[in-house]
Amino acid sequence: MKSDSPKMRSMFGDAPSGGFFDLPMASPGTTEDADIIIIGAPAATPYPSVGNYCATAPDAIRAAFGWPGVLGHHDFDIDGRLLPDTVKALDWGNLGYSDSDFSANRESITGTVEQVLDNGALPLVLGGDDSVPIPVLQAFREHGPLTILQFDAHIDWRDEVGGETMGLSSNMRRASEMTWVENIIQVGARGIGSARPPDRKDALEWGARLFPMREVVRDGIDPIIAAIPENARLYIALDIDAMDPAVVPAVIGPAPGGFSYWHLLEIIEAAAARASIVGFNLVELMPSADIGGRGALVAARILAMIMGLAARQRHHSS
Ligand SMILES: [Mn+2]
Repeated sequence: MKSDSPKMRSMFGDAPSGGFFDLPMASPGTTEDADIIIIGAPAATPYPSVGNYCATAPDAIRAAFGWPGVLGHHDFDIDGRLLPDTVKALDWGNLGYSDSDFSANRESITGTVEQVLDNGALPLVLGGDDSVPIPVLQAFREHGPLTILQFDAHIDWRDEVGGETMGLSSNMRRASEMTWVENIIQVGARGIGSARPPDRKDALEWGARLFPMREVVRDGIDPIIAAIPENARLYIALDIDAMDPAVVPAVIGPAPGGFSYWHLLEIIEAAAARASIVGFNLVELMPSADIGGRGALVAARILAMIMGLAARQRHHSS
């Protein structure tokens, strides 16, 4: 019986693996000499006022695109197969999480990402809200130094919100306190967010390079790329609200005037030509606010491109 709203995957036959882009799935800790490992982290330190509103995001992103055998097809955005034959990627599925023991959530995320890094692989982490990057960045303690390239409508430099210091509005301030974080480059801030004037001042005094969206539109991407030290170890932190709400409606705080898919990719591709991608997180996709899965599809496409660009770096350097 045909469905009233058929899926693309139905056209290609077999059931997909369940992993992102039909990647093989494996239990956390099973590295199988993989070069790239995807981890779903549904929650770290949610604010009690809103809860784990992004917990279903990793599965929504996997479900957005997973035709059987798709990795053998030509990808027109990267002009080739997404993964070269020499590069192996796995999907570790989702970590469990607690709605009350947030330090346990953070320990689980840090420990899992450490396993990936200790095996010389690249972690691609799907949140969860924007508190997830804090324990991910903690895992780089012995794997620095890092340059962080953050895309976000907000700068996330609050010391605390409602007494919580590990929440989504504090991730870049917590990162600035990690001795292995050398540079923070923040792209896409716009409108009004959680930051008060002293929070912005603290970011600038620390040395964070802020490229508000107005400047990106006015001056183009060259100043951003020039701020990335050549051959840096680059951690890309993507809050999906960096994207325009017309492109990704599925966020808790839509901010007009954000990135298109191609505009974001232009920056990421130029950054990858200059520095090595050593880590990535994609956070803040809220499937309950999505429209026809559009936001999840854009998120999946961005993750695919990060995977393809990183795979080419690993392919050439190893
Ligand atoms: Mn954020």
